[in-house]
Amino acid sequence: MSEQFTLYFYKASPFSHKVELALVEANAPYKAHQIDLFNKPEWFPKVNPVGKVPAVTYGGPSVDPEDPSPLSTKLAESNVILEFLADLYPDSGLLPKDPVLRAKVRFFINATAKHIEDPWFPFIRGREPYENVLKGIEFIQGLLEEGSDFAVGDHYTIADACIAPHLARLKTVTEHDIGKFPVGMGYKLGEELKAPKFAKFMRYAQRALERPSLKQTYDEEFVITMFKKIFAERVQ
Ligand SMILES: N[C@@H](CCC(=O)N[C@@H](CS)C(=O)NCC(=O)O)C(=O)O
Repeated sequence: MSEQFTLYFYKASPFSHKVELALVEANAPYKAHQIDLFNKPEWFPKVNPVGKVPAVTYGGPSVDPEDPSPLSTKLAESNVILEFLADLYPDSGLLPKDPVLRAKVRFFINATAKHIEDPWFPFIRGREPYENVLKGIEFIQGLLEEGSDFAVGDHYTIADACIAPHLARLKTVTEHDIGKFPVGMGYKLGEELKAPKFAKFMRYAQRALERPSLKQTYDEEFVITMFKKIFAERVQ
């Protein structure tokens, strides 16, 4: 029997979403426990002393997620957990066997952090204009193969699981104009992305959003509600 795996997550969190996607793609058994990030339970530091999601307990006895066992391994950081899942499920294809493709997957994950995550959060928080988001998307687009459903090679990998949560939120934010940026900037970014220049990226994004694992794990209504709450004060 495999070891117990409990994921502590928050539905609107793109970092938690990466791990959910990889678990579903690997067809892995797991327990999921949502953490209210606005009212964190006092026991949560036992799972992650930094207080962030995603966090995981692995192994040890099967216990109530609210009473984590000292005997389980505790893990955090979404990209570390993605690699861990690829190691746990070597036949899932989450990481290819070929060393060159493995390096490309890791490079893509690194690039997602630098070129998508780094400019995205300052944009939705209204601190930076969207130009850096577009520059980052151009960089990522340069890594994609025309016509491929996948970030790297011909199989779903942790590179796809890493970027897909951001693609889903990019669509939601640009279609609903939700963010702390000035009114209309979300729509405007969405319009910019319709330019032929971004066609390869947008085709990949479209296919990523059609994937069953994405549909199963992305609760857009919840994200819209949360983002509206988080970004309630915005510049008119
Ligand atoms: N680098 C971390 C980032 C995790 C992160 O920032 N999680 C946010 C939710 S999206 C969180 O837990 N925030 C709660 C807090 O900081 O108190 C990862 O990749 O897992």
